Amino acid sequence: MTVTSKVAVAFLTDMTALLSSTQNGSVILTLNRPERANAFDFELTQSLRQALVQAEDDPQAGCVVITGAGKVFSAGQDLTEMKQGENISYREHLEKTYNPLILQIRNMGKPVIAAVNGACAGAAFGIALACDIRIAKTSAYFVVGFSGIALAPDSGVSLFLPKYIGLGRAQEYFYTNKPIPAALAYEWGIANRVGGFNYQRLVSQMAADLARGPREAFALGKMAFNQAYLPNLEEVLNQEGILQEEARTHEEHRRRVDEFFDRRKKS
Ligand code: T3D
Repeated sequence: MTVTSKVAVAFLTDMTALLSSTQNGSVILTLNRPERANAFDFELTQSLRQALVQAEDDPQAGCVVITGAGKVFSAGQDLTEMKQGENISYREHLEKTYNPLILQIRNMGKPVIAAVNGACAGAAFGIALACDIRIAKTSAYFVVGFSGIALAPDSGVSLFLPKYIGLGRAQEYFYTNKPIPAALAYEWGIANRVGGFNYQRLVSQMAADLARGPREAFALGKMAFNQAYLPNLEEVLNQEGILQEEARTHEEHRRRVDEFFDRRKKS
């Protein structure tokens, strides 16, 4: 993330799968597995959860930005890990990873921005939708993703997506797995802002503005939106887990995951 102001202070705290830096009162968390399209393995979900706890507790931090390193925001669940753990219950996996992560983003008393720098698929789409605001690069796109590997939506996508774009469109994009380009995402209210050359500036400005608060009012306001608009989020996440566990047992899922890797080997 480019430092745009002379007073900005940005420093990296580690060089792992999740980079953390600070800038103008915001914590910037960068998913950093570009060789795997920033896909989430167990370590990355746990690192992100831990970093969000730290950001919540940090009195200097008024806002959090989640973004991706390289050309992709995130491809969602790491399919290599999924293939290695073929017999692991997806319900249990969701309960240890994406479900608490989604709830944490929503329950955090600070605004969270998804700076969507490129493709955003599957569970990563759920994470981006759980954020308070999405700023997308013009070249970015969103893919529901799950049906591509014969899964049902999880990570809150079955709740968030219809709320943003309506049930008909949400189902169409789930069934067809067509990408939703940034411009369309903006038209439909998924993306709050879309930027080309000015993308970094849009992110930095929004983050700096939100970091200034008023912090207590922001925290109470977020709680109000959660109670009014997402009162059943936890229940939906639980139900998604039950359905995903059933989807895991179908042969079609296994076949499609294998196909994903076969295509890679051939190209
Ligand atoms: O229990 C549970 O938790 C179940 C929950 C599931 C949640 C989910 O998220 S399910 C959905 C999983 N995600 C996908 O199916 C998306 C798969 N990826 C893609 O469709 C594309 O990669 C993207 C549209 C995201 C980006 O496309 P592109 O062309 O920019 O990048 P790429 O070339 O496809 O990917 C770059 C590399 O990342 C490539 O590696 P290679 O071949 O160069 O060595 C690719 O194989 C790898 N990669 C991409 N996605 C994943 C991945 N590796 C592991 N897991 C991935 N999901």
